[in-house]
Amino acid sequence: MRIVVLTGAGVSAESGVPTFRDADGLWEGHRVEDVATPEGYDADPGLVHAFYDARRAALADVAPNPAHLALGRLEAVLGHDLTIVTQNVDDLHERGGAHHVLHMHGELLSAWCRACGHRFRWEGTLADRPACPGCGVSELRPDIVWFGEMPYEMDRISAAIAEADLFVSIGTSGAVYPAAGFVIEARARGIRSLEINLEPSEGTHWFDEARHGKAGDLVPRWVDEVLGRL
Ligand code: BV8
Repeated sequence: MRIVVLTGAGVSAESGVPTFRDADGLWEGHRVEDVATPEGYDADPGLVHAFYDARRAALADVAPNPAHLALGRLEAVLGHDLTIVTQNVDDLHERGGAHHVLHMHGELLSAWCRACGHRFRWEGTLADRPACPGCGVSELRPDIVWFGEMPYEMDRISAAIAEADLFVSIGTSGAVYPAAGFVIEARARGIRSLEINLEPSEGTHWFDEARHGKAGDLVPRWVDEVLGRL
């Protein structure tokens, strides 16, 4: 049984990580689409660093919720037959026990040097323009895929979907592409699809089945169902 799970901000909501919708897509009066862009960064690096420094620091105050833990349990049984693709930039899947997670939109705990191109695990701030541990130049940016930038791991994601028996989308509004299009790729290949979300997403009509409610309640139940059928 090969499963691809796509997660979005809704899977971390019960951990206290604000979703983009909850914040109405705003941060301190700025639209996320304006802050989370290369242009926004070049225009005002201090503002964008403050946005990400605050979210990176907030990771210390949150913990994985039952949805993350259930997916960790599922991976422990399925191993590489489970591929978790996340749009989230937090580390809650990993802290929930999942080991091979594809962060298609990058990670808060990673910094990317625009001078030498290397990436480094980063837990502190970037607004103070620290020197790159590799080349010494102070050109570190958040290792986040911004609007207009190519998401990471697209080849591995497409390969995983192509081989899947089931595609499950958890806690995403289906507002952002290419992630929102993965269910269409699955359908085109005749792969069964399930949406688990607080409310119908923008792409809910593409799914064979939809379960609406909190991820912290529905995901453990779904994982128990899958494990019970193995
Ligand atoms: C690209 C990192 C191409 C930043 C993010 C017009 C039409 C179609 C597409 C486009 C267009 N114009 C531009 C585009 C492309 C654009 C796009 O899709 N824009 C949208 C706004 C229309 N996409 C891109 O730019 C992507 N790149 O296309 O590159 C390319 C090609 C060649 C060469 C170069 C480039 C890059 C997109 C990535 C942007 N970065 N994240 C950061 O995190 O700070 S996106 C960011 O917003 C998130 O990562 C996430 O993907 C998105 C928000 O989505 P969700 O995760 O779904 O969160 P949301 O709040 O929206 O929804 C939460 C859901 O959870 C809700 O449904 C809610 O009901 C539910 N929920 C809440 N609580 C719970 C719950 N569910 C269960 N339980 C709960 N407790």
